[in-house]
Amino acid sequence: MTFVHRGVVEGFYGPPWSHDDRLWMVERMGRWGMNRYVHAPKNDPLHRDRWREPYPEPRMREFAALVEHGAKHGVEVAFAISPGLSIRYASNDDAALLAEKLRSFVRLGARSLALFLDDVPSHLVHEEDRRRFASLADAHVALAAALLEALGPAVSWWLCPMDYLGVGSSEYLETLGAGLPGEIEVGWTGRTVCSPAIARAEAQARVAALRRRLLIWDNVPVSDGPMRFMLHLGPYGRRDSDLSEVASGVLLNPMQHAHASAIAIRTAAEYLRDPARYDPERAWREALEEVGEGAPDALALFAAAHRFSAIWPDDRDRALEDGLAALRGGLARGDVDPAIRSLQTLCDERLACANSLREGLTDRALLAEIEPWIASHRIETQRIRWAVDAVTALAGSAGAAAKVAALFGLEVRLGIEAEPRHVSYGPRRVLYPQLASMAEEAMALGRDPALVRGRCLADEFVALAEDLALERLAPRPANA
Ligand code: LOG
Repeated sequence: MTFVHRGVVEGFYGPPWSHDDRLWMVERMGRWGMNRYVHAPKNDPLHRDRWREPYPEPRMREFAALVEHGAKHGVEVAFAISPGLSIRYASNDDAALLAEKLRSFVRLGARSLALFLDDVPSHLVHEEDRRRFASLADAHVALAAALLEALGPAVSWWLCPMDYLGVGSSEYLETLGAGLPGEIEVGWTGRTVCSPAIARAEAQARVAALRRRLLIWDNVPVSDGPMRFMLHLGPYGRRDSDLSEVASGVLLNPMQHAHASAIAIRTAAEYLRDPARYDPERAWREALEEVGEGAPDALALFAAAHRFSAIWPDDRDRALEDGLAALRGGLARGDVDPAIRSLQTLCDERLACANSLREGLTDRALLAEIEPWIASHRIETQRIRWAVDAVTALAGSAGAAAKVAALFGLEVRLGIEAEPRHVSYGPRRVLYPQLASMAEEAMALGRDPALVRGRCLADEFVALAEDLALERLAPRPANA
């Protein structure tokens, strides 16, 4: 089986993509063999908070242009609406407003629509809704049926349910499965919000309850809310190669940084084309070549420090990790010179990244997006370099006074600049939204690590230098 739907759902919280971002991405998606873009920016007020209000004329013209652009590049542009925060399911007026708003997109040429009911209360809140429907699921089924009828047969549908994650089934899902017409696709994000891996077996219970293949809403490389200081530049990966047995497709939820998201999206396109032969590292290098035009080597070095994510939680810059291990080994053996020399080179190459990217990158929009991380990458690299310099003095044959000077010098230098908020070489702290259920009464963090603390590789270099100083400058028996 193959993936029918391959693409992107712009469904993150925070500043939505610009019209230019969308045109740019849709064109690339077409080039990479993807075929669907879904417009669903959570913080576009007219998508969610004020869903009842129509889009103004200039926005509608942009949408029309996007649909047309998509058609030219083989990408179906779909429109989603998220009425779940305030809709009254029993209200005919609300249903009519919703249908009318969606109809305005069909008039523009859209043939694909989506009803998003994620991140809404997990029970019926309005009195009249409780009188009319037995459950939230019944209300969702009725709303979907009403929309299907109102918009007619020319339109295809995707519904994101309230219960969109986890490996089990639920009464809510059973009701949806029994009540929703078979042609409506239903979304799932995997076992948690940002699923580290997605296995075919994890979908089984859901597929059985929903009685259809799932359309995966993959929260990769999204970095919204508490993740917003992360930059997810690693490859797509850790998805079973036979996922299409249980999934009709995969749509990736990107970062607010459209151009930087292209790295993960391009690698995902490779996976979706041929999952069995997908090689994340090869796809990653190819993506960097294309996305990093003008400075691909600098972008590769920079991206290596920004691979940490729910999928790659151990990945902070492999060459530097190896360098740290070699330095530890060298200290244990009493020969640090080769490790120091190689770390100095690694640091210098990384310190040169900022200039190479700023001068070389053809894609200036990408440069603007990653600028805060170019700054943090430089600061953290500088910290590593200072730590390596301190180790050089501390491990060598210099006298005690020089070693004291090395420690004091290190601490003075570290104080020059505050630790950056933007994360390079792994996070000091970050919360990934790893919930195990969306039902209010069952809400809890799942087994996947959510709160990550103390994982910045630069801090490990500094700690190594400091510990070495404390050891080499330990109080002597005479003046202890
Ligand atoms: C939201 C999504 C958000 C993402 C990551 C879905 C279906 N909905 O937990 O809009 O970007 O998490 O924060 C979400 O994933 N809910």
